[in-house]
Amino acid sequence: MQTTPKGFRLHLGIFGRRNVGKSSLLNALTHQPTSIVSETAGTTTDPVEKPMELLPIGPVLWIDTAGIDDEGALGELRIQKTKSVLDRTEIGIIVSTADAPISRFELDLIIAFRNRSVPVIYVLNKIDAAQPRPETIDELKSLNIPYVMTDALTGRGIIDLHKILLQAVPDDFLTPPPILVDLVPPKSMIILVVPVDKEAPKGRLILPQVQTIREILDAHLSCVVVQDTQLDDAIKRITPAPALVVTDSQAFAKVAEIVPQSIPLTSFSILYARQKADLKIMIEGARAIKNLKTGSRVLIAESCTHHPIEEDIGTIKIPKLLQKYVGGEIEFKHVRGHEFLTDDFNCELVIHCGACMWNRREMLSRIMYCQNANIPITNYGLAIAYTLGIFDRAIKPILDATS
Ligand SMILES: Nc1nc2c(ncn2[C@@H]2O[C@H](COP(=O)(O)OP(=O)(O)OP(=O)(O)O)[C@@H](O)[C@H]2O)c(=O)[nH]1
Ligand code: SF4
Ligand SMILES: [Mg+2]
Repeated sequence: MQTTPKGFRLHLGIFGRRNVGKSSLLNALTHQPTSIVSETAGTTTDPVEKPMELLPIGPVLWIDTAGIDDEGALGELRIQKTKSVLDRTEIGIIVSTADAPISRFELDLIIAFRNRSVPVIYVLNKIDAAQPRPETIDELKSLNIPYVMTDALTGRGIIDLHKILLQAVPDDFLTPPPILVDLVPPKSMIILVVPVDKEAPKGRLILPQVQTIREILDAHLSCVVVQDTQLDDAIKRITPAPALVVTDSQAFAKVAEIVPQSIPLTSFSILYARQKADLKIMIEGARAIKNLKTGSRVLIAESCTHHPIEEDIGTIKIPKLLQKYVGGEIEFKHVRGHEFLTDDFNCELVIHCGACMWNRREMLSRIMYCQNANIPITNYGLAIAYTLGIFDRAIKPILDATS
């Protein structure tokens, strides 16, 4: 169970001011001393993550955070980390001491979650020490925010919190958007092209490939998995013709030449633009490539940190393709992990990896930041298809089935 990738877990973030009992609440929820508790304000400095099976929801990831009212230079850094947890949170749990009024800190959190359409639960903690003010209850009711009263030290109210959590689980966690099963007729045969090159991990497939195969099996469809070198042979042998070919974006140029125009073709990363992000916005983002020119600035963002290899897609291949398309030098900035837009690099386009390791919420937050800054955003597969001149063909299978 503990091996369920983080991106598949419902992210439950615990927020609030210092010393209100956030870590105590996490410990009560997980039935173990997961996070350090003390009476000193500012005990939790970095986000504490705890994966757990929470029935009947399934795999969840609890995230305890540093106080949102932290102070000083270090406190400011801790607040930034807390805010980055907010970007990936799918249900926001705001903790306050029961008798405290709703301050600007809690209100800012409520607004941030509402801007992201993320459900919020309010926890009035330390109910053993003081009762909530009637004004607070009235305010929560008028804001339409479900609340619960807890004593995190004895576990009182934790069952009520579980019940409210169940009601708040977002629909797209219970029924996530499909990867491809809705793009093909029942009983279809699909070809998956998986090049085993220097970038392929040793002895295994990567998450988007595994997840796609699993979805095909769940839907009782069939697939053939080949390297690009076996693709031509596979197409010739399969009759009737496959309903769809899905390729790793890195082999797009070669695969597009091999696959006849009559067979729909797309890439894993284009499918992921729908599953993990917002396809329409990412398509518009790819179209912004036509506005790039010599000297343009492009931010390339990857969710994971890895040592770039010789033919790395983010640092080598995509920059080469874009510069060839533009016919001149482009200025690139590469960010990894939770670092994203920064004031020192005003870019004209963001190109993001498929974000297979992240939950959809985090990508939607990134899209929101880009939209607020008026910067188009797309992903690797769409950008590659655009620069290769096969964009319309690559998005057609999804547009045909969904529009
Ligand atoms: N009486 C009472 N004390 C509590 C309760 N929950 C937490 N405490 C106490 O409040 C203090 C702070 O608890 P923490 O869980 O560390 O609070 P926190 O919000 O994580 O604090 P920071 O990490 O510093 O932001 C500790 O002394 C806890 O024992 C509660 O429900 N009732
Ligand atoms: S960098 Fe992005 S696409 Fe690559 S494995 Fe990490 S999340 Fe997935
Ligand atoms: Mg804490």
